[in-house]
Amino acid sequence: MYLMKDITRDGNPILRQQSETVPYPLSAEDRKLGQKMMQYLEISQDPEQCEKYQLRAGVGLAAPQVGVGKLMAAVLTPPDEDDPEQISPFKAIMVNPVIVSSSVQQAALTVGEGCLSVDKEFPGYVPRSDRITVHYQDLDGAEHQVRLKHYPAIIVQHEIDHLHGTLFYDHIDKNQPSAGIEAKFLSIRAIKSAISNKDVIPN
Ligand code: SB7
Ligand code: NI
Repeated sequence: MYLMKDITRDGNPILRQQSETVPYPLSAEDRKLGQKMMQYLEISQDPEQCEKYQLRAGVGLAAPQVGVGKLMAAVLTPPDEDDPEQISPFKAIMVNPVIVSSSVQQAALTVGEGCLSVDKEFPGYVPRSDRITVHYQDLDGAEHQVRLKHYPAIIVQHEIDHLHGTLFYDHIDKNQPSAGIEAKFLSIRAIKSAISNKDVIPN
């Protein structure tokens, strides 16, 4: 299993590189990579295990964050009891994901974003598309195309950014990083706060 010591940190050049397409049939090694990334998310979202292994809770993890420059990411969103349309969490190991369409309408988390690879806090809005359609392959090579909105759409954009060498703070407006949001900013340290971060404000 992955521990915090296995997570690459900002400054490691792999986080700024373009990841490589994953060929099929998947190698045993690539399959294991996908499974281990999802396992990190599951363990990190269990408060007891998160504490036991001293993890930072995560809703997504991209391969470059575990030192592998391949187009693969895992996403596990917590269920949203307040949003009847999104009662079931979005859970996927995405291989070779591509955003095939994205809404002009933007959204940002009121609390800003955090990243397992970035120890420093960067307060500020991270503007993203409110809705996206993403195409990807699963571990068995089956093709999927899903439409996501709000929080899951934001997470998937954050993960796909990682695969192309972009970090969330690259999107923060340096002149007005956190206009009006200072009071609401919370760091993502535990899944509790990660869950509360679903507060999305379309503009
Ligand atoms: C806030 C947090 C994440 C995505 C979008 C908004 C994920 C944080 C964990 N990761 O560093 C995954 O790359
Ligand atoms: Ni990240």
